[in-house]
Amino acid sequence: MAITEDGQYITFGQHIQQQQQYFPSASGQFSWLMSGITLATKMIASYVRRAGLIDVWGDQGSTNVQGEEVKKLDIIANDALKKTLGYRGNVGIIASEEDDEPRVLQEADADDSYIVMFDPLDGSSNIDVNVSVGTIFTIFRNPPEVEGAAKSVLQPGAKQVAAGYVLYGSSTVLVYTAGNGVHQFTLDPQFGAYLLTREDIKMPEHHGTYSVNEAYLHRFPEPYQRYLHWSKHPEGGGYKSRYVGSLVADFHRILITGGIFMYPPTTEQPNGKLRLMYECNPLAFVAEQAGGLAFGAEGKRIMDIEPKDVHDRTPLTIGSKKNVEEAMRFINDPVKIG
Ligand code: AHM
Ligand code: MG
Repeated sequence: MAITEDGQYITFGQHIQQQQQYFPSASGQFSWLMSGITLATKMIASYVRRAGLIDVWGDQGSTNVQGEEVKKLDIIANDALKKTLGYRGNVGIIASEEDDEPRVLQEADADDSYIVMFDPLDGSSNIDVNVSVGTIFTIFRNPPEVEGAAKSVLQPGAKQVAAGYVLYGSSTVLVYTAGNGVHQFTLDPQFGAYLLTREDIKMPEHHGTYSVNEAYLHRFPEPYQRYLHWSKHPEGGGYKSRYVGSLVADFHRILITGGIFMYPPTTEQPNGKLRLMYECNPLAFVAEQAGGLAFGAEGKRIMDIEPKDVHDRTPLTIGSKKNVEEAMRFINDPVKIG
């Protein structure tokens, strides 16, 4: 319970302060940066909660750099993050799913400059029908020796300083890691604060649930088809399936109850749909810190992939350690296995 019987509670800000001693690569200004993310996500949560009452449903009438329809709330969420982070002097560069290019906010100061990347409103096609959506974020150091925002952001996920997400679900939860476990906070609407509700989360090692858009089955490479056939077969895994279509919601269920999520390559999108930098890397960091695994194409660990562009896509297989190992035995083996 967030608030104990004797009235004690831990806010997100307090937790960051307490944990800062363990952050191997974070400076004293780190909590100031993180407070920008909490403020923006509280603003986004308030818009999401009032969707329908205020004019935020529907399309903006434009497409983003990925060629996807932009929703009004995508823009509101993007602006909220950019504005709040813009006032944090230690944020040197920001990059967003909704913006074509990363932007320099402040010139890098040798010790105390960060890059923040985010998907402001993931799963936004679900907004108009009251299904959960989320914000995903990741933070890297801003290397002063690298010139230009476009190059500075191209770091593998293994270099993330912190990452996490906010899920606007039946309650609003914030999950983050800074390399010292995974912690969850729930937004108390009366206090207006994120309070600690789960500390040092460990993902169950295995669970009989898979999460994938199975309508695309015949567009997936053959090993994925074989794995899914095995998963559901009563003489194979005998698993059940759950798919929300909002990555944050699908991932959060797996973080808490276990299982596996995959977005494989398809014939139309050979690199999959999900974006490496601000969708897959942050969730991979959270998954690994909770004892899970995350892989991309050809059995490569997500966090070891060297990005070539801020909007790179990658196939994703993520979740409980044993589920992912089981799936990778199929995916890495193009020949039928027993
Ligand atoms: P978005 O960032 O444009 O919202 O797209 C990402 C979303 C994920 O939340 C979700 O996992 C996936 O797209 C669903 O895709 P599909 O409809 O192809 O199953
Ligand atoms: Mg997204």
